[in-house]
Amino acid sequence: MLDTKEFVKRLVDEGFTHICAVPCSFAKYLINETINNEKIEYVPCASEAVACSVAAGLKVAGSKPIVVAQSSGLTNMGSCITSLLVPYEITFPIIVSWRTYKEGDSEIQHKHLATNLPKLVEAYGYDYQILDQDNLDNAIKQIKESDNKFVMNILKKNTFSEVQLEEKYRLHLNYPPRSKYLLKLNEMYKGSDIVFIGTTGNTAREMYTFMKDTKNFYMVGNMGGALSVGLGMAKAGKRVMVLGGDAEFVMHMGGLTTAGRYKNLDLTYIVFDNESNKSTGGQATYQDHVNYIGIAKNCGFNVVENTITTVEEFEKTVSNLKKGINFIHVKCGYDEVTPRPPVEAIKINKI
Ligand SMILES: Cc1ncc(C[n+]2csc(CCOP(=O)(O)OP(=O)(O)O)c2C)c(N)n1
Repeated sequence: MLDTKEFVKRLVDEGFTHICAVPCSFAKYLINETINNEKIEYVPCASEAVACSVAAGLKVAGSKPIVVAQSSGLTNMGSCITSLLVPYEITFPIIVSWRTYKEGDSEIQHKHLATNLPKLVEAYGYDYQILDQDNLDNAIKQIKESDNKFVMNILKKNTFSEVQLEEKYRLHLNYPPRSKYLLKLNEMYKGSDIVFIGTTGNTAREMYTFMKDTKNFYMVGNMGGALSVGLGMAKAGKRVMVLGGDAEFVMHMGGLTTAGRYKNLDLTYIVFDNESNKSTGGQATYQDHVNYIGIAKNCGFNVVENTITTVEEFEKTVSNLKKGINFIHVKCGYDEVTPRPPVEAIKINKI
């Protein structure tokens, strides 16, 4: 295992300036230390496509960025890699986790790339190397080499030693846990024909525990696509509620502009904002500057003008919804970690 504090210190010594990232649980401690260490800047990005483009800009302008992402996010980087980095010969280290998959595991979002990641890397025009898990000098050497070559650093589980966030960077959320809101929806819509789409992240997972009696579609993968999947279902005649997180909201935010065009549907988008990526280790999203309601409103949604912070307000607001495309912004806190839905519950391709 690599000493994470030492690894980041050595990156700083080598002149690296920024870590542009979308979190993965494999990189949790690396990200924690990047946040703790004030000599390197953590740039939290809405998507891996954004991370890659920001890093390209940094590199072209003379900084030394590193991109950190999950294997699932490598697909989001495709356009930036194939039509910018490779033709312009822009290189910087990319650290990408390699999520594995065992038959029967409910993380089916990782199944395809668990075996096909090398082919994807190769198709992008890169070689790859497994980031050394034991030898710090070698790991740093690999990162330095990948600053000037098209070679990706593949991150395996348990590469980085544990580092906790310093107190000043920790979140303190004084809102009801999401379970309270989900239990309320379960009570209100028990047996109804409304399809509830749960997004990648902990929402889907918690729906499995707290919304036992509603019709649920757990979209455990395709992060950022839940609203658009919901739009498709609504256009096909379903009544739909999309339940998502704040990190999910920004990943493919363009979906709001597409959905906002269609007024005559029964589609409600509820963002449960816990100010963090709960499912990848609780990293803050740093999105205080984002006006979720303003964005939805300006994309054409009927919005509930105030942010909801209590279950009573939530119940009243949801009960008063009218047919159309609606948007609700809800602040929530953390629940204990709940089990993942099993594959049989997730893998539904007809509803
Ligand atoms: C394309 C892609 N990038 C990254 C991830 C890793 N990932 C899974 S869930 C998640 C964060 C979800 O945060 P949020 O939407 O706020 O929901 P929460 O878990 O906090 O409820 C991330 C980054 C992923 N699954 N797919």
